[in-house]
Amino acid sequence: MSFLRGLLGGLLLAMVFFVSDGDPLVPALCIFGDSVVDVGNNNNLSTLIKANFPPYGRDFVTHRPTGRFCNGKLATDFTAEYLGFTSYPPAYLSREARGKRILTGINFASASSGYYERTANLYRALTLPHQLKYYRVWQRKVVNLVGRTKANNIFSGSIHLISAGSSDFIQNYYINPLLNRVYSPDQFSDILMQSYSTFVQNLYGLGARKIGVTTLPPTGCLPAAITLFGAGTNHCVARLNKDAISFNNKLNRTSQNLKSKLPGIKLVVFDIYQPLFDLITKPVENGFFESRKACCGTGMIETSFLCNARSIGTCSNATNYVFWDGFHPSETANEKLAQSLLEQGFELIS
Ligand SMILES: *[C@@H]1O[C@H](CO)[C@@H](O)[C@H](O)[C@H]1NC(C)=O
Ligand SMILES: *[C@@H]1O[C@H](CO)[C@@H](O)[C@H](O)[C@H]1NC(C)=O
Ligand SMILES: CC(=O)N[C@H]1CO[C@H](CO)[C@@H](O)[C@@H]1O
Repeated sequence: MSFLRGLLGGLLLAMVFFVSDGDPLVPALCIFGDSVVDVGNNNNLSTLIKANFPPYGRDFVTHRPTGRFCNGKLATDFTAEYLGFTSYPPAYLSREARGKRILTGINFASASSGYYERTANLYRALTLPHQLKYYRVWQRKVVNLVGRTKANNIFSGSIHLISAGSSDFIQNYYINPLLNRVYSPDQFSDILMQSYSTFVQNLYGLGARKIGVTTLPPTGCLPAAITLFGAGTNHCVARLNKDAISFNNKLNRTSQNLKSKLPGIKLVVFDIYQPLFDLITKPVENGFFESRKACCGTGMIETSFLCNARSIGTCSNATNYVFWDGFHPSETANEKLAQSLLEQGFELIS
């Protein structure tokens, strides 16, 4: 099985490199969700949750901060490259999201957003319904540029990626007694599933037919989660990982239901739990030497404004670190995750 997966991945990579000089495999790539995929929308919001200052972006193509919560590229940046795009979908709220550039897709994601609207509201991020509202505006602009028929082909042929849920748990549920005293993790997951299901049905209603959703990562292994919830140990927090696995199973079941309900939809659940868990628990085999501590600052907790040019202890080279900051993988880890996404996403490009 893993041999077959490897073979399929190899074939896909070969195919992708074959096409990457010509037209992309799909007309456009649209991205929704949280900080795992935000490329700068939060720069333009009155939120504290930003990453548009050094050392963020120091290993990016431009060696400058962009608003990405990473030292370099996100997994979705690699995905865009693998699909044959020569540029990354720009942040909806950025200056780059203008003119013909918008035809190959837009990124609507906003750090600290989630399936639960109040998570986004808490941090003044864009809720998913708000992201969808901007998506509708994007669709109107595309229609104006290329006409209705061509635009509809773009909408149905494009890949729509959703990455959310981590902030709902880490930045809200686990620290918010108004939630964790009222709902069990399971009940909270059920609420998130309703929102996910509504979001996918709305996208489908707007003509999207190729949709990918990422699972939760092993939230209990994020450096900041170990520090905050690990009771002084240096091990992944089993309780959080158990909640993530349970959420992921629900996500899988909900997606099966949506597929049976929505004719012609291609909906892929991308597992990022296992690939990231492998990097964390078997770092050396995967070319890393540090998976507990992140590169930025002490590596125990810093993210967003706490990870800045004056943070003490930031590593000089993040290449061999699984995590860049307390919550987010490094560029090297993102590249490995993107390869795994590619292997799982065959259905969306066929
Ligand atoms: C979803 O469920 C299917 C079969 O029920 C399984 O093969 C697949 O690995 C699951 N995916 C995830 C991401 O858990
Ligand atoms: C970081 O380390 C990697 C390998 O360990 C090396 O290939 C790379 O050149 C280094 N980068 C910098 C900026 O020193
Ligand atoms: C907070 C912020 O930077 N807001 C800006 C977002 O972008 C619009 C125009 O694209 C500006 O008018 C805002 O000032």
